[in-house]
Amino acid sequence: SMQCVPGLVLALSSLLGALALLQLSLYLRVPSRYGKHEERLCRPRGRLPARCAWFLQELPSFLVPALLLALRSPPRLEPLGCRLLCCLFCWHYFYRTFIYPFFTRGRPFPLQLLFFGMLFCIYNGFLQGYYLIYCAEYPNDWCTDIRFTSGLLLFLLGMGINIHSDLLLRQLRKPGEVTYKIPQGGLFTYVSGANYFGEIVEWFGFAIATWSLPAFAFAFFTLCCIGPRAYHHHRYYLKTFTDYPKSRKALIPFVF
Ligand code: NDX
Repeated sequence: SMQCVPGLVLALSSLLGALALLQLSLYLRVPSRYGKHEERLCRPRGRLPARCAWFLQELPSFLVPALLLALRSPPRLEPLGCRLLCCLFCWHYFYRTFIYPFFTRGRPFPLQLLFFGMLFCIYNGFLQGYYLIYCAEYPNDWCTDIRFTSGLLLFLLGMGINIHSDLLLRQLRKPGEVTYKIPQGGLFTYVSGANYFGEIVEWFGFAIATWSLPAFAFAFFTLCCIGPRAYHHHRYYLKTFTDYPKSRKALIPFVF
């Protein structure tokens, strides 16, 4: 049966960090080509409805850690912290896989990015799940540790902001519509990338709560992946809408 190989965790986390830097260098100047940043002349055949695409892409991030948790033999009963933290990760991806896609009104998603996105979700789902289920050691009172409690709080806050902002974005369109409007309300009052801000807060909270290399690597990856995207969204809005609120920032309220 599977065992913890610390060198594997270190290697996979480092590669995730390297991928994050690669993303940053690729996407600081040009945005990743989906949603409002997809080029018009793209072949329509190379796309899948947003609903299927997001479901397929995010499913492994739920399935892989959930299976690792369920199938571990002997079952991991101690400590509670590991299972709780693994459940938090799965909980987010339950939302992202089984709820978010069924309500999205997004444009069809490029197959090529779907493929890479899915690979990424398998990779990261395995890394986070494997670490928490086979490697992590926490004292039995980890649930009362300041890192666990403050991290959990940030995770929940971020998740709340993310889900609420996704909802506000969805309500900008009627079913079947594909136009872009100025997002209003919630944290969009302060930033163009409110959903991204929530997601970033969420994964840094998760990293603090798990206090682990893989989770910090993933939080860093998230920052490098959707941070630049928030900046490109912001520029798109400024270019497209002359009446775009002047005080609104790109990603971090009042700062940037
Ligand atoms: N999926 C994470 N890299 C990604 C997909 C793309 O969950 O090759 C990373 C994720 C993947 C990426 C994933 C990994 C890296 C990849 C990348 C593609 C290339 C890259 C594979 C897996 C790569 C290397 C080099 C390393 C191999 O029509 P539409 O779709 O624009 O409609 C949108 C709508 N909307 C509006 N409607 C009306 N008016 C407006 N003004 C509107 N603005 C937007 O709202 C959508 O239907 C919806 C949301 O749009 P948007 O653009 O704000 O968010 P989106 O980027 O689609 O993300 C959706 C949610 C969001 O909550 C975000 O936080 C979360 O997913 N997310 C997204 C990306 C990554 C991620 C989380 C993470 O890293 N944790």
